Amino acid sequence: ATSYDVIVVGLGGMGSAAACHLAARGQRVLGLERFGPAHNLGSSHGGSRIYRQAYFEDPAYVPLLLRSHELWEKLAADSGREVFRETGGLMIGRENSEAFAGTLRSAHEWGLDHEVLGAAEIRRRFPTFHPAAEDVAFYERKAGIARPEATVTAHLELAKAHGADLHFAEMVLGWEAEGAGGKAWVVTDRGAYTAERLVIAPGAWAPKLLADLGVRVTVERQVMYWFQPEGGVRPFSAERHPVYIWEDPDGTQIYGFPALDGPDGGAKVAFFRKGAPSDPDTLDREIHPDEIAAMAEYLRPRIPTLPGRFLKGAACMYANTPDEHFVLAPHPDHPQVTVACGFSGHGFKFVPVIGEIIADLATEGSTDHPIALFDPRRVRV
Ligand code: PYC
Repeated sequence: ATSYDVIVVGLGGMGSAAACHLAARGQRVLGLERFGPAHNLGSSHGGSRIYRQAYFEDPAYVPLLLRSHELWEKLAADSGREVFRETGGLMIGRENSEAFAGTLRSAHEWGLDHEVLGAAEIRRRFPTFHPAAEDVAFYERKAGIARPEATVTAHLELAKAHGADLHFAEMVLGWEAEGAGGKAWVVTDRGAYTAERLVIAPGAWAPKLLADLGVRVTVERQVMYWFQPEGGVRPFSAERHPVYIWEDPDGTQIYGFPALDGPDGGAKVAFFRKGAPSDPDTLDREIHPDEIAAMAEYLRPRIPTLPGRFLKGAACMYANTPDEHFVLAPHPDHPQVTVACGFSGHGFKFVPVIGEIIADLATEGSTDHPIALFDPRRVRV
């Protein structure tokens, strides 16, 4: 079997970043991906992901988001690609909503710049939104858009430039690790490889490739919708329109983006955490008329001009842990294996810093970044 310092299984968002950071540190890296480069069959496609700093999911994520921002800037400079765009971000909801109250708590804890807007001010500054009189919003200027395909492409190009071997259309069939610190092996449909250390970043294939980890990761179908707004995209242009998450009193959340793809490309919007449980190998990738109608109907009272005309949809996948926090750690039974999975629908904004953390764990066995929240033993069954 061909031998490497590190093998990275999965070259989606997290794996491509890991391959890049490892190769840049002089490691001999093999990256293995079952599909093509920056493909649209996993969880890293659809043109846009939200980047925000004040984090309602847990303030413990904030230092990682700040480092991620530095690394997005470096990635843009190193690759010459538009991997990130600052647009500002709006978290709308009632005062006690998770999206508003949790975000505000996080901003207070970390001293992050923000503004709090009442309903009339939301409508004045961002007239596409029609909030209820009781709604409020948290506005963060530093929020914006991460570009998933450009980011994966940039990390792959840089990994390659630093000497990584990247194999596409090669499916990993299994892996093994010798005792607590020996070599690791990977068997694919084309060959067998060995390395000192292994990184497993399998995205939605975690239930298959990391079954022995003992963490219940459930795969959820996630549909993204692009609408051509009534009256055109101008009010939705990235110069004037923020990214947003909007939470209803019943807990329903939608999230959306400015128009990014020219006058006819529409603007993207989606429900957060409303998808059906799925299997990555049989995911329903068709977008059905009843779900398009339900989204248009939901939008009409809230962002009335957005659902002018449905343009297209795409399905991707969340890989959810039981508590929706990530898994990022040395494998509890095999310290030579780093596991990165269960990003639970909110991971992409962390991609560059996750690459850095994986490189720390795979080369040093530890990291200075605060990742205690992501220890798999918290949810191991
Ligand atoms: O992480 O900001 C986010 C997000 C919003 C919807 C899905 N993920």
